[in-house]
Formats: sequence, C-alpha cells, structure tokens
Amino acid sequence: MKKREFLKTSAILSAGALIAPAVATSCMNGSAKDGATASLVVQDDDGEFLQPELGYAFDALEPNIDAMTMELHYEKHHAGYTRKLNAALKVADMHSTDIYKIFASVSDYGMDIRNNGGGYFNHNLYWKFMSPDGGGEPTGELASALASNFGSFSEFKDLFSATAGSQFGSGWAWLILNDDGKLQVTSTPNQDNPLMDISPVKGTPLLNVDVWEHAYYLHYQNMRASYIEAYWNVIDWKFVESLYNDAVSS
Ligand code: MN3
Repeated sequence: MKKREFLKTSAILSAGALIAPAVATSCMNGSAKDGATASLVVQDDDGEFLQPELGYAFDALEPNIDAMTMELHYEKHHAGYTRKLNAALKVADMHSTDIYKIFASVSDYGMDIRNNGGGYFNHNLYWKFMSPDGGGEPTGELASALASNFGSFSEFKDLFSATAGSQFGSGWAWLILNDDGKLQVTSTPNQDNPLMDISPVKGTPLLNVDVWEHAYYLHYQNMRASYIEAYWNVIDWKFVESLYNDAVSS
C-alpha cells in the first residue's frame, strides 16, 4: 500500500472510531436495545470489555453471601476473567467484538476466549441476579410459566437446587428459555454457558448460580447445598422476570 493510500485508510478508520459510542451495550441476541439485557455487556470505545458496576456494596448480601467472598469474587476472579478476555481478543487481533456472536461460534476460537468470555459474561449475569432486596418468589408471566413447565415454583426450585448441587466440579446451573420456547434447567461445566455452540443444551439464560468453590467456600466451606439454599434469599426476581419478558418477545 502506498503511503497516501495508507493515510486515507487510516483517516477512514479513525472517523469510524469517532462515531462509535463511548460505551456500547448489546443484548442477548446481539442487537442493541433498551430493557433488562441492555446493560449486561459493557465495552469502551476500543471494544474492550469492562466489568459492569456491582450495583450494591460487597456486604449488602450478608448474611447469605459474605462480604469477603463478594469482594474477592468481583475484584479478583471476575476482574481476572475480564482482563484475560481482553488480552486473548487482542492476541487474536479481534476488535469491535460482539460477545453473543463469539458465543454462537465459540468452537472457532481458542480455549482462552471460551473460558474467559464465559467467565466475563456469566458473572455479569450472576451479580445482577442477586440483590439486597431479593428473595421470595417471582410474579406475573414468569410465575405462570414456571408453574406450567415444572408443576410449581417449589418443584422448579428443587430441580434447580439439585442441578446446581450435582454439577460435578466447577460450573454453573441455569434456567433458560430453550429454542422450543420452554423453560429448562441445565448446567454447564467450567465457564461454559447455554449461549455457546458447544453447549449440549442451548437457550437464553434467565437465571444462573455459580457453583465454583470460590463462590462459597470461605463462608460455607464444603457445604454447597447451604450456599445454594441461601442464594434463594437474594435472587432478584424482577430482573429474572425482565429477562424472561425480553426473551419471549424477541
Ligand atoms: Mn465465579
């Protein structure tokens, strides 16, 4: 390329960068929109992924989730996944990335992008599923859908807890809306999620729980079941409902 052409190309690329929004957000299906999913993924104007704000203090979920676990989980584990995802994308020379598109063809990428991309996104969701004002039971259409899919809220709760409890080793349990429009409970190992092409069970995430030991071991030691039981006390059903409403209307 001649120098003049190079300068011209650079100018066009720069102009493109200038009109990019300072903070880009995207939703589950990859197109920007308002609503519950809009703030799940945060990127700066270079396309680098940023940790969303936690939205509550580290000690706000006490006594269900202890402050030390929250601080280490957010400041060390999640920050690490975020940093390593950005580093892996840089090595792969990928910019202006859409994480939903990456997940949809994650088998095309290296394990560093799969593991850290999942680690980044799964925790973005997890923080939002918890609230100091959480607990109780869902209402509205989600409550009806849970009852018709699982028999009752109580039966759904038992299935979700059992699935989280029996995930072998590190991973996540999920409530998803699958491609048949049904609610389904599933689990994934490591940092995989149901948006990934490699996942045997796929769908739109509506709720998750982190069952890596780092999520509970400081306070609950080996008693994963006690942590899962406490998790029900902090679930923000309003957020779960808003994801469900977005998923069924898209
Ligand atoms: Mn974790």
